[in-house]
Amino acid sequence: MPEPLTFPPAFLWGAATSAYQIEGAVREDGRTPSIWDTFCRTPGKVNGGDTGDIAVDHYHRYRDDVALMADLGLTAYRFSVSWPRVQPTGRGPAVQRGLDFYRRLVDELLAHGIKPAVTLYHWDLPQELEDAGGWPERETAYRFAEYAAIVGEALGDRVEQWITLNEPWCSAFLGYGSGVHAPGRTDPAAALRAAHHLNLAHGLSTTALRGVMPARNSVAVSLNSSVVRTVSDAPEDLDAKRRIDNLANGIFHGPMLHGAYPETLFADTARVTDWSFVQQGDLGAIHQPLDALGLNYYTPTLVSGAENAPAGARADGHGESNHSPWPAADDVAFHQTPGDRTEMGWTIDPTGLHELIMRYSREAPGLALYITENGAAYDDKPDPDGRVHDPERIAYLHGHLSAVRQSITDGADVRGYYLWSLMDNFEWAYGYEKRFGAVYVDYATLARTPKSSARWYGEVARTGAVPSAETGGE
Ligand code: IFM
Repeated sequence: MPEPLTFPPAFLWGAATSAYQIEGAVREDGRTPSIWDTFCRTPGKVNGGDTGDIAVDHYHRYRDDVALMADLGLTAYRFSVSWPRVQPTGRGPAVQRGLDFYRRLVDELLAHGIKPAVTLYHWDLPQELEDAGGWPERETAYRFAEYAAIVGEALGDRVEQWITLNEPWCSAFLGYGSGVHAPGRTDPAAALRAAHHLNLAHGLSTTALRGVMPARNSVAVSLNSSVVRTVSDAPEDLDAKRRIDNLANGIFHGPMLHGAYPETLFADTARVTDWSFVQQGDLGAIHQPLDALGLNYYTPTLVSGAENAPAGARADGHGESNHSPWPAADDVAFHQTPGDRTEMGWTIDPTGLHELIMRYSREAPGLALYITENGAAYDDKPDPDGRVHDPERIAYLHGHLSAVRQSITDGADVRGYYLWSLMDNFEWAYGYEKRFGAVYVDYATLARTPKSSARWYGEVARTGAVPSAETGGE
C-alpha cells in the first residue's frame, strides 16, 4: 500500500463555485440582469437554451449546501458575489437585501468552521454597464472599484480572503474576442481594451478594499494562466509559444505583479490596436501589493507556428467560434495534447499544474499561492441504487493533488486547494450538460447526492493527506 501524501496542517481544503452558476433567483430581492442573463436569452448562444434562472437554487438552499460541505469535512469555500444583486445598475447605492444574502451565507459558513473566500467578479457584469460599453470602456473599472468597496465594507469584518477577479482572460477574450461567453462580442481590439480595463479594475479594487477592510485580510486575483507548450523547438513554434504566453499570461500578471506589459505584446498586437487606451499612471494603479495569488488549472495548451500546423488545427479548447479568442494570433495553431481527456475534451495532465505552480513561485516570490480552481467534468449518472460513482474524478484529483504536494516539496508556498466545483452547475455556454461537481445535482428535483469523489475528497480534507487513488470514497 503506497504511503499517503501528507499536507501541511494549516492547508485549506475547499471547493469553489460562482454566483451565476449556482444561485438562481435572478429576479429576487432587487437583482437586475447581468450580461449572462442576456446572453442566455440570445438564441444559439447557450447549449439547449439553458439559463441560470434557477441554476441549482443555492440562493434558497444555501443552508443545506453549507451543511453538506461541513458534513463532507471541507475547511474552506470559495464563492462569488453577484454584482447585479448587490448594485443592480452597476453604480450608486447598494441593495441591502442583496448584501444580506451574502452576510447570511458567510455567517453560516463560519458557524460550521468553514473559511470563506470571496471572489468579487466571476463574469456577471450588470447589463446596464455593458450597455454603457462594458469592459472595453474605462469607466467600468471605476464602477468595479466602487462595487468592491461596498462589498468589502459589508463583509470585510468576517471574510479574510478576497479575490478581485476570476479568470480575466475569459472575461476579455471569450467575452469580447471569440464571443463564446457573454456579452458575445467578436472584436479583437475591444478584447485588448477589455483586458487592460480588467487589469485596472483589479488594481483599483485592491486599493478600494484596502481602504475599507481590516489590514489582516488578504487580497488576491485568480488567473487561469496557461501552461503553454510547443510541438517542437523549431523557431516558429517557440515564437508561437512566446506570443500565446504573452496573451494568456503576461498580459495579466505583467502589470499586476511587475507593473509592466510584456514588451513584445505591443508589437505582436500592433495590427489590432495601438494601445492608446493605456493612460499615464495606469500601470502604477494596477501594480498593487498583493497577499496571495490564485491559480486555476485544468489542462495545458499546445501550440505551433502556422508552418507546423496540420490543416484545421484550431483546438484551443475554448469553445466553437469562427472568431479566435487570441488577438492577432490567427497564424498560431492549437493542438490537442495527447492523453486521456475529460468530458470537456481537455487532456488530463497533472504535470502542467506542477509546472504552473513552480513558474508562479518564481514569478511572484513572497506571495502565498492557492489553487483556486481545479477539477474535471464527467458524464456522471446515478446507479440504480441512487449512488453516483465517479472513479475518473477521484483519479483526476489524486493526480493533481499529488502534483500540488510535489510543488510544496519543491519549495512552493501553496496554502490551499479549491476543487471545481462543489456541485454540478451551469457550465456557461455548455449549459447544464457538463457536470463538474463533486456533488451530483438532479436537475429535475434539485436533490444533491455526494458522488464518491466528494466522500474521497472529504476524507482528504479531514485527514490532511491524499490516500491512494484506489480508495473509492465509499
Ligand atoms: O466553470 C468554470 C468556472 O466558472 C471558471 N473556470 C473554469 C470552470 C470550468 O470550465
